[in-house]
Amino acid sequence: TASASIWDPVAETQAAEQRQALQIERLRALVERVATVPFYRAYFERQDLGPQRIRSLDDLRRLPFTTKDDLRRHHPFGFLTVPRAEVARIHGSSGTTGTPTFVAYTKGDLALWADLCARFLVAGGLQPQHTVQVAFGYGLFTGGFGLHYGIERVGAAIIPAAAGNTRRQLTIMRDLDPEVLICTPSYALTIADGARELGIDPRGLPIRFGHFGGEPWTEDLRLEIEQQLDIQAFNNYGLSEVIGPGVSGECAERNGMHIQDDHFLVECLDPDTLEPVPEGEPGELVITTLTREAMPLLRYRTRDIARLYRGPCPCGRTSLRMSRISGRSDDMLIIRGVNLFPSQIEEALLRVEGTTAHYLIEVERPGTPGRSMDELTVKVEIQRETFSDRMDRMQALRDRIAQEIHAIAGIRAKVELVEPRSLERFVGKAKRVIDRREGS
Ligand code: ADP
Ligand code: K
Ligand code: ZN
Repeated sequence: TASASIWDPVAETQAAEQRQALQIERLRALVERVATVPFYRAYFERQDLGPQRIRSLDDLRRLPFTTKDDLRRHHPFGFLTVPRAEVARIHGSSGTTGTPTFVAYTKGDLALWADLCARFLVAGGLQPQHTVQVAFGYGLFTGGFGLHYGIERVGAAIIPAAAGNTRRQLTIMRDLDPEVLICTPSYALTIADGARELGIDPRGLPIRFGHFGGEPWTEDLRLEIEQQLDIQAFNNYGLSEVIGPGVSGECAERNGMHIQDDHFLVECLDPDTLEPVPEGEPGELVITTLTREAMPLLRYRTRDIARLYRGPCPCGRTSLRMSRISGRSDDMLIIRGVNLFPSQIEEALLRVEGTTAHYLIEVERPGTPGRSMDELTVKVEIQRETFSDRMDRMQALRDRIAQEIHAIAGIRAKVELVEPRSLERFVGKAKRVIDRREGS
């Protein structure tokens, strides 16, 4: 099991009032610093805003939102608050939705980033004597390099395997005995599949802990990955615009991710009204970077939907916590008026014996425009052992899946069972939706 050690006890177990005082002080300094960004300065001038107006955390609500479109409009460096000469690294968002955006880091930002990754890695059991296989992409994507320097900070050994080439990942595992695997949850499944294909029992691999993030996954998928690989799987969250991984991560309790809220203020808002949702309700996470130097952002709209909760955690950390991400508001499909997140399909599938977590959602609107209905098809890979010539058995399985989808998402779907290994495998973030409707 994961050890109870804390990377930065002073910061991570700080009393609530002390942390709040620190947040207000940092927020005031931030407002002063971002006044050099034309986008923010214009707003401050219109609203007569300045650091002197920030007296409590409620004053956060006076500040403007920043969206991905704002970043695009001021591409590439309109939000830079330091001279270009002080930029030490540039990453990009992976462009899950639309054109990529760039993010700049100073030397100080990079040191902070490594430290924040060290916090969640240690919370999830990483120790200096461990060896870690990083199967995240290295490149503009923040996952690989972010985690890499976090591991280095902890003092563990790194195998920078990078994403892809599953066969080689397995060879590395067999030869070097890493205890820890880092990648996207979908790639963890791909690795388990790859092992079975080579006749290797994935449960016999040396990995004991997994740190997964970069894409939404469900609690059921966690159980699935844990069973398949015989590991303990930890969730961590972040996004490149804000810093990358390191915004939050789970401790040994695995009951919500601890937000590094001495560095990030996280609000949970109704995406339509932009008012705070009641505590514990799902809403869009909106993040203010308190201490970023190169490209600090005010109230960045992540589009990620999650819940926030306060209250003590048995691990001793005092931060605000967040639930797993149920989806991105821009991944949400509206099908015949009903909201559907891909994660709901995943949840349904993992509850039906004989299926796998490999699926593809297709949406179409056949027929004449204006007089047609959305059609949802879910393609599901079934397990080899489940595959049968008996039509009635296959029909029963389809019905079971459709029922479970209906129970979880309130929507009727056509289910197609496909052969094992016939759907695409992912080495990074999975792509699970094909929307063929007009205008999508
Ligand atoms: P892109 O927006 O192009 O995917 P990033 O690589 O910065 O760029 O990815 C950040 C996004 O990945 C987050 O906004 C979130 O949607 C998703 N993400 C990251 N970690 C997690 C996680 N643990 N659970 C769910 N989603 C996650
Ligand atoms: K990870
Ligand atoms: Zn905890």
